[in-house]
Amino acid sequence: MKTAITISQVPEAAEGPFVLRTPLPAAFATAASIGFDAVELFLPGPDFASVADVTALATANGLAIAAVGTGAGMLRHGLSLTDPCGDNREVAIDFVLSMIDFGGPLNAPAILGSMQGRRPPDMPRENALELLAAGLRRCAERAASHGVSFIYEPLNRYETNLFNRLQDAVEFLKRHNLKNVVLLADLFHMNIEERDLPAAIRAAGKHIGHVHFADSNRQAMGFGHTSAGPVIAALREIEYSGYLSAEIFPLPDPESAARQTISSIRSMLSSPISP
Ligand code: LER
Ligand code: MN
Repeated sequence: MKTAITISQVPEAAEGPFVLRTPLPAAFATAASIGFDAVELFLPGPDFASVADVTALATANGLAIAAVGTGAGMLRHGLSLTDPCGDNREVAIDFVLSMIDFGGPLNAPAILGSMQGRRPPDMPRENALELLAAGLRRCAERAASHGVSFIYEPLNRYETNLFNRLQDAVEFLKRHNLKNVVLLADLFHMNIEERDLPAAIRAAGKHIGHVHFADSNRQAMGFGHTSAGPVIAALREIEYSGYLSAEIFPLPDPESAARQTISSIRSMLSSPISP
């Protein structure tokens, strides 16, 4: 398993769970100096930084790009893949596709989190899920053309009414034969929605392609009440080899949150048997 830390450059996400918020050169340098393998980027859009500049920063700092978020499409423009209006949906898909095209050359998959939207009260659930499946199919095909997967993230009930639990999302992916879509296991959302975190991870198995590594209160692991040992043990059991990416609040300050993340991961990964 590899470590990653979130960098946000989106002013509207000031209250969000992102650790580093300084301009990219400083944020990359901080991530590298603390010892992360990669950064996960939350940017205002595909034109905020050039692929060449991000590649140069990644190379200079010895970092990979773990993933790119698409949530700015919702946060800044109110876009979602399940918007009842077809024209709005097209704008939303175009935004996500543009982020896939940005991440692709960086070997970074894009994430569909808040931009999945939520089903309005007057839309039958079946219709909303058809829209989600159609959107995911287009995104997954575009991602495949870059040789990366596309990441779908179940969120807690206060952020979406589409999928809140991993297993429901696994069945949905299978039902719609959605290839090249992997799931994001965000431990913060899972803490709200799953009965048993390690069991949910074991059941989702190979469908998990990315992990947001957060404690119960969305702070760095060790600052809340999640038992991280059994979570890591379950991830080892399913032979998860992707990123543990710290999508957490920068508390008590960004550097302390980042250092706590690294030390919690190192101590757990170095123990041969996690309790
Ligand atoms: C995005 O990764 C996420 O977890 C959401 O809670 C952001 O709204
Ligand atoms: Mn997340």
